[in-house]
Amino acid sequence: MKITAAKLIITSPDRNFVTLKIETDEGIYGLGDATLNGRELAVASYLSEHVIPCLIGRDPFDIEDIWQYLYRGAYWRRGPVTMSAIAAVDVALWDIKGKALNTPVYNLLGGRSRQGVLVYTHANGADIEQALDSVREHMEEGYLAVRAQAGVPGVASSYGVPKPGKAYEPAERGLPGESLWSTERYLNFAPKLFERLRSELGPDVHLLHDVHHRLTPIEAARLGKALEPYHLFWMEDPCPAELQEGFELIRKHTTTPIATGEVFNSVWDAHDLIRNQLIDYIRMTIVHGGGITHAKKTADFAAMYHVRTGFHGATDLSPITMAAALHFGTAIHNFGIQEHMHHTALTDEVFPHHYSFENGYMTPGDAPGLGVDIDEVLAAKYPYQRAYLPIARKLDGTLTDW
Ligand code: CS2
Ligand code: MG
Repeated sequence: MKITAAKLIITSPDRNFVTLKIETDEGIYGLGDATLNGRELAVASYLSEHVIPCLIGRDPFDIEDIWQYLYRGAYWRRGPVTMSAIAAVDVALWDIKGKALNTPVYNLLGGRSRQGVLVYTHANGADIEQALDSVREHMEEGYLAVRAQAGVPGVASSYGVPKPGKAYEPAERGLPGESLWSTERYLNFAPKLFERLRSELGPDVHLLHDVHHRLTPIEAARLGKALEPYHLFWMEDPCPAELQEGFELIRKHTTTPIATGEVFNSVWDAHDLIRNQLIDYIRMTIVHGGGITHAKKTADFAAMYHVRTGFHGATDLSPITMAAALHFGTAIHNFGIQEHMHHTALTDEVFPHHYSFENGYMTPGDAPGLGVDIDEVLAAKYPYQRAYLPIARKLDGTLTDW
């Protein structure tokens, strides 16, 4: 089999997505997600200018060799743009291989290790009462694990809380919006949120919380310690993680499990975190971390240190990444949990798929390949629109981590 063509489909059905479609001389095609929230066109141009010309004529079954060609062969390594572009190619090739062999991708990764993939979804509210209602609603839908975020009193536009009447969506069209942050107010508030949730909801539901890179290690240690009585499934991204050894300080003080890495793009971003057992869940996902090929190596490395996967799955990860993550989570042994933030109905229409949710678990379906497609005619009706993630400032105006 030979790759004959590859093209990009850039569409905005309620939010932007960049999709790579690789075609072959046998009529089989594969799809890969190349979406990097707020920097979409950088990946698109990396692919169209520098990657696609190198793919034509290659055998799409040579997934490892093509991965190495694009990674080592570029000389310039890593970074979210490069690794998202490589991921798009890699995932499209796994899709092609599954279709050509008439089997779902999870079978190419070792077969089924479990019946279903445990997922968590997002609950949020302007205050504790609303957040509690929101968690309850998701439990009624069948979720066994729910991430809870609530507005911090005295901090307008807190992270993870939607604008009134809208679903929560991290990116917004136009130039970057601004939000506010106060570590002091947040640290006083967050334990109260979970005290209430745990006492109302009982011991069984898995509660998760995203700190979104906003604390220093010692502040995160204080939070983790304060949250211990409410036994969270995890405390996510407590600090920016460029300084991997910083997590030692958190670990010294708390047994609250830690998940990190949605912004990572290589196993090297998590190397010390994993081998020093400073985290419990690795969040680097397929689209931003070099595809299924690199995620498999990362997960296997993590398995040796009792670290499980907990992949990022917000709305900026397209249904193609969601499908890939579900095949992956079905197959690998050290799967932990998968994030599931619902796409809009329009996004789901543009990307018809076979995956489904039931009683807290998702399954990828048994269609050959990834089991996800793109309706190109519909996609063309929703052209790209510039959009950004917000920035955050402290109450005195200092720019801080969003
Ligand atoms: C968040 C995301 O889902 C999460 O855990 O951290 O909402 C994240 O902010 C966005 O996906 C960024 O693109
Ligand atoms: Mg997060």
